[in-house]
Amino acid sequence: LRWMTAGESHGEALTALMEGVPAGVEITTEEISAALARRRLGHGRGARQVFERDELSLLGGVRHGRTIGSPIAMRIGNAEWPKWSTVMSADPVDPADLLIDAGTGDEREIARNRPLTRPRPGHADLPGVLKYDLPDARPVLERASARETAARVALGAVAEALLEQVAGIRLVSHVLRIGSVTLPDDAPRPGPDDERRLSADPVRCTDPAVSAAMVTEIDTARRAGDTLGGVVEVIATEVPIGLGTHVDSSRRLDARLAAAVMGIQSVKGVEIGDGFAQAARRGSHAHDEILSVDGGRVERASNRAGGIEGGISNGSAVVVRAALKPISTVPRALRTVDLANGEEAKGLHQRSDTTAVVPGAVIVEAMVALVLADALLEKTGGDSVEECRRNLEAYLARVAER
Ligand code: EPS
Repeated sequence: LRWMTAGESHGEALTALMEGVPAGVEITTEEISAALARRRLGHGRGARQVFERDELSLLGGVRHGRTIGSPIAMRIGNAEWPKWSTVMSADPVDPADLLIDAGTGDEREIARNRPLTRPRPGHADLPGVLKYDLPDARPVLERASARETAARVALGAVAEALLEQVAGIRLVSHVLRIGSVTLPDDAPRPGPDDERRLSADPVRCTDPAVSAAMVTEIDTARRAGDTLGGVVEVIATEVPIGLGTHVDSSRRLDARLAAAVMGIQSVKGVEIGDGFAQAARRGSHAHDEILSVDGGRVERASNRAGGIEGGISNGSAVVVRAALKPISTVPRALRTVDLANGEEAKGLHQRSDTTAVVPGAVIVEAMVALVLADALLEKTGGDSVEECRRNLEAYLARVAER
């Protein structure tokens, strides 16, 4: 599988492309739109989520509700484009037009067009401006923005459909921590059938009391002009033994998951299974004892490894956690330097979410789905869902004989 996105946060649209999806995956615009809607949920989001509609068009690769084996192309239109069409115009504009944006004369509209020269600490603004030799941070923040993750979630929806239809693999994502509020380690973990309940929760948390505390934490941070980070977890069930490999570092399943998840805006840490906690345990309490190998199914006493040993899925649920830093557009702005004159200043502030941890869970889910789908196809080959299924069944039948 190969995939790529293009487009700017306030550009006309985001675009997503994916090549290598076999024919016969059942998927509709409605299902992908539902995934996009899940990404917009969550307490602590900013004003834009209220009106941004994620207008999705499937432009290629799908016919009558099924993939046809050709590259999948999607467009997600930005609802606000008319307001940004001058400052984000692909073609040159008359500088005078930047002062009279959209002809409204509204001061806020004009502010939208001004050069952004006060880079935010923690953001791509400063390294981006210097690396690309740009006059201001607008072109950097437009692409660094997590708006781009809408395109990845659209791709992830196709990957999730493929995983379920070929192998019965299903994913669920939830929030473990927001700021200082954490779901206890021994709290029951959700399964894929809990999706409706998680989507209905304001912070995608399984425990109502912890959820309420997270909501309070967010409200307190917002009132203080501050932002919050947190930790999310994705659990993939029914992952067959044998995705990924120990033979080459670049093909290890855990390495691929870590790279894909680390590539999400704001992610500063990735764990597979118990990850960092494993470092503090003795070996006798760190590994997952093998209880039986029966009919291709392996029973384990625990799943501290997060379903991956030696870079290969081991038949337990694959568990991936990601730590997100607090959003770097802090309303109570941090100190910076104005690149226009070298003077001390406060970081630029446009609209901002208080936290993006809740959508972060859905985005990590999408990236995990893309990596698992890629690894599954590597194992099964196949140009149609049926062929992939047959190949998987033949392989699993052999595993069961062992
Ligand atoms: C974002 C800032 C906000 C978020 C945006 C990501 O956008 P704006 O500056 O237009 O208010 O709402 O996220 C989305 C639009 C989205 O769909 O996720 C940022 O700077 O990363």
